[in-house]
Amino acid sequence: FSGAEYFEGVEKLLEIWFTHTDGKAKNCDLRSIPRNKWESLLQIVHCEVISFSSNELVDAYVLSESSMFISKNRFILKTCGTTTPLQCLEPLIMLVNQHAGFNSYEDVFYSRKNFKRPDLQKSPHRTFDEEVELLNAIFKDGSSYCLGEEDSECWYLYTLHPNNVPQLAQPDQTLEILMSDLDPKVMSLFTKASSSSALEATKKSGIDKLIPNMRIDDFLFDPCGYSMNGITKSGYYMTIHITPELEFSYVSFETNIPQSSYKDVISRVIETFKPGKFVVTIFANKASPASASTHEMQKLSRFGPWMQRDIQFCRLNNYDLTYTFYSKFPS
Ligand code: PUT
Repeated sequence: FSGAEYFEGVEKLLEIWFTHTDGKAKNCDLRSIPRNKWESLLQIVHCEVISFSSNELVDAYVLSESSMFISKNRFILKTCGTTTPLQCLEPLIMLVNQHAGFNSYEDVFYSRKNFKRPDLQKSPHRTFDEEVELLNAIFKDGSSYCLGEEDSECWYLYTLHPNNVPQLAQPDQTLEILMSDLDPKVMSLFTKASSSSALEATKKSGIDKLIPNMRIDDFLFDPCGYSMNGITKSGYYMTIHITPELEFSYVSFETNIPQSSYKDVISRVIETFKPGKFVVTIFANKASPASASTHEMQKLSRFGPWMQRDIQFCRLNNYDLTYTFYSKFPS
């Protein structure tokens, strides 16, 4: 691993829920967008599709740099490295209008952890201010936040929830765990030298045991690096991306499975990857069983050797958001 060329594992995460201003979104569907249109869009982002899985409710793409999930009205694009997801926003909105029929947004989220090497990013991703400027030029009236300690361990969010669009009260929740300084033995599993296939890495690490009933589509990069998407019959997803190089190791975990407590999932994830430090974010809307997670996280002042160093709450228009930072050692 030593002397490896720097790679930014920290992802930029875009999630957009589309709607129609007249409330007639019944015949609108993002999955009507042809595959070649998605592929052209991803060229703008500087990544490509390397694997695909789907069921009746969700299309899941493993990308050369992370993942994309498409369901009827929700678009999720998570990309790492020096990709430029915000550059695809205008063409995305046109594509969605032309092929899927939506003409407005119910919710927009753009988030990311602080980059380790922001100087290596391409415009508009060099600073959060620059990202917000672009987002504000496209979506009017969004709000931006920095949770955590600025210039240290922090996490940025831009979000928009227009008040003038029809609202659906379907439950929604997202758990993200963003881990750094990971255990070298665990990281070595995600190399071609230690695992002969993605399946072997998935099983040896215990990723297949993190959440039950996930149909897994995994990929092991050469010489190292790992990505997986999991989808359930009910349309829930999980996704994991691993940058195993010791000098800049990073693992992200994300899922939208509904739970009234995420304590066990978080414990399983951190015991599997053994990070030195990690950020947890939980979004939950009012209809979600996870809406009590804000109170729960307050009580989880430690997970074994990992101590809670920071916790913040945000009451957004449609969601409650909890941010927490844990580490083994004080910074
Ligand atoms: N990444 C933002 C998640 C919002 C709730 N699904």
